[in-house]
Amino acid sequence: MNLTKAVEAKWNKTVAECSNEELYIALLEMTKELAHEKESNAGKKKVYYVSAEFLIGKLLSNNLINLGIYDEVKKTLEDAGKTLAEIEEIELEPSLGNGGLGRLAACFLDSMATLGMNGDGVGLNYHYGLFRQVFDWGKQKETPNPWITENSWLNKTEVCYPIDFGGMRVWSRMYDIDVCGYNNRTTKLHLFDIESVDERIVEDTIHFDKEDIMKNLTLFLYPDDSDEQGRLLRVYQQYFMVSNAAHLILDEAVAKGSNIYDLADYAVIQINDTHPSMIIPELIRQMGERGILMNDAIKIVSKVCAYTNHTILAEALEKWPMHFLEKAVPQLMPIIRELDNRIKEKVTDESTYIIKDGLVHMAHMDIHYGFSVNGVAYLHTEILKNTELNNFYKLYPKKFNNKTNGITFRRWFMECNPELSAYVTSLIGDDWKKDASKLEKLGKFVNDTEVLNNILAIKESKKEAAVQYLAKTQNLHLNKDSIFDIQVKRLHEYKRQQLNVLYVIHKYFEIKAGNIPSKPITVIFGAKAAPAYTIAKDIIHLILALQHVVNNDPHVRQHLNIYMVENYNVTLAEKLIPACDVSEQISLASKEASGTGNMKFMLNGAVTLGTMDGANVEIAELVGKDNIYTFGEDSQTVIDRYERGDYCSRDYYEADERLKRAVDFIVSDYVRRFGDDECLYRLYNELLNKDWFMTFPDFADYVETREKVYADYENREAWAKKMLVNISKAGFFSSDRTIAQYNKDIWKLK
Ligand code: 26V
Repeated sequence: MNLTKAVEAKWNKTVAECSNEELYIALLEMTKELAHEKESNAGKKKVYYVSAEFLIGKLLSNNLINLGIYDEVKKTLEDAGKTLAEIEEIELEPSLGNGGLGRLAACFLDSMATLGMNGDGVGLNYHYGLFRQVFDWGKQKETPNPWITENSWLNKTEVCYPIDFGGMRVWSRMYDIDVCGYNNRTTKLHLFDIESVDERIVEDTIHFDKEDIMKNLTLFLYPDDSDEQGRLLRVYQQYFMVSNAAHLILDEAVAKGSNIYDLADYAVIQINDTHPSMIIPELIRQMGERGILMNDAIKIVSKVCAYTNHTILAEALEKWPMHFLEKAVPQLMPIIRELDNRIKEKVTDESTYIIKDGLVHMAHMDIHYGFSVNGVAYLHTEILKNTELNNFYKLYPKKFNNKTNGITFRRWFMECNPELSAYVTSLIGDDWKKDASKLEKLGKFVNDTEVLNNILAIKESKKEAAVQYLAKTQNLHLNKDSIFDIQVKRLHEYKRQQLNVLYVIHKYFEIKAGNIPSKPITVIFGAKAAPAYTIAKDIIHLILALQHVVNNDPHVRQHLNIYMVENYNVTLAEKLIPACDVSEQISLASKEASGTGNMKFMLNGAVTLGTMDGANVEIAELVGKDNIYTFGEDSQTVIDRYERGDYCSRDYYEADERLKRAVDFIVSDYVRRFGDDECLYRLYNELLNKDWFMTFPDFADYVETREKVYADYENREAWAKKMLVNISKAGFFSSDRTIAQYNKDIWKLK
């Protein structure tokens, strides 16, 4: 089948005669059919990647690439005077994820299918996803992000299950999205929904009746949990997800011949962070319904479940009050108590108990009853073993393993940067597409002036494209002849957007004092803040206020600009990352489990300015010290300081004139003219009296290192070498490598 024929059959017109909308629908249907033809049931054992988030992004281009018809479709469209880019604009981006954890899940599905593995995703079909971020008078407002239309990638299935909550039964239905592997099989993302969901209970905010579970269950990802009803709703969602997953897993295994005692030969479940942890007691419960005794069920589950930890922030390790579970899922409580009692009988270390002080510690259940526990970057896993989860490591040293994260090069290179990926292919052939380590072959061009110039030229063209896109979609007008210095990721204090902001203020003063940078600098932020995370929202507010101050200052604006893009999502990431010169990865050392944006930037020829945290450590080792800029205190120093509990941010503030000047500026008349006093003073006080993520101790080193980055940027050839080395060493971060390691060490699919 080709597009011309598909269009003719669907609309009885030529491609040229169709509207973009009609072409989108024809392409969607054609792609679904081609994907369907590549569905396969091969493989006795299947991995189920259960996750509350799958940040899949738009799928049209991705699927065309993976089905091998991207170039052909693009040409057909262009011959008819159409562009794929415009057609793509019609597709709505689902926001079924929040950040790295959800995007990782999406990359993993792509890699599983690409490697031909029998592996599906299981999650929820949130109708409004996370939320759409809009800026309203310098503040983040949350609005629903509807994405399910008649023409979406969802395929309705006949799979439905009864799901029981305390005092209420609901019916689920499974919807599938095809996951096309690159020149390989199609697997599935199964998204469960509730038949009785009602979108009408939400108006133009994200507020709704949190207690009307029948109607609200699958409306939002991470509904506001600042009150008890919101937190309870999350428990209902999590149970709904895992109960459906357990039904599906047992049904599929039995259909393939499992007697359930041998479930581990048919299924392995990767528990993505703690949101799906209730799958452990739920599987035990469902096995009981199928006649299996508790003792046996516990043994079976313990051979099937593996847990990935994605964060060491204590507040993100979920602990549910027992009375929540008693209310929402009373049928699980006897099982959770039994699981806990068994631990209490054999383990003396109380810190590892599942139930403590009336709270159920979800991660503890995963670690005791899963057969594998993995961190997501070398440093992260070491910190888990030696610090955060040390008590568990002492109990089960063999369960712990590292799987450094990765990204799919199909989306994050071939799709978002066809110019650079085609150029790379022209230099070294295309075997890197199946084995990303082959990118190392680029190394031989490190002194080739023509190649270096071409890489620089492609970067310029991607900057220009991003400038046009932002002008068109956000009415932001960036200077394409400036250094693009970008920090895009969730807004969180540990990621330290506030440190970046303090630098911008510092630079603003320097320019005012006549220290003009040789090349203009454009600092770009993109980030959503959790709706109830006040300080994160204050940081957004400060950035938006500074956008006014800096970009309107007649002495500064031609040298320094700061922008915050609205509603940062996968689509925007695909535009910004290829355009980036300097990649800001400046989390407080020990706090960022891995980061995956860092890998995407590197692959697209940005140079990292970062702390020795998460996967930055591995990037630094791969590219060598000449090709990355690191600064700040190391993780051990930070861990020790937390341990001592003697950090006093005010001491640093008093001791450093430049830092004091930058911090004071937050509440200066200049900024307050564009900002809200309450937000600005709250942030100022937070930094001065707490600064829990220790921005001040790293400030001086950060300023000095960033100045060095900008100075080095001036030598274009030397900079292009850094770009080339970064691209050539990025192969390690292909999610194909990560998934191959998961399979070899954990899943063991044939
Ligand atoms: C975060 C939030 C924030 C919004 C409210 C609800 C909620 C629930 C859980 C979490 C935990 C997020 C964990 C996470 O996204 N971790 C990230 O995982 C990435 C993939 O492994 C990793 O690269 C990042 O470093 C890590 O922060």
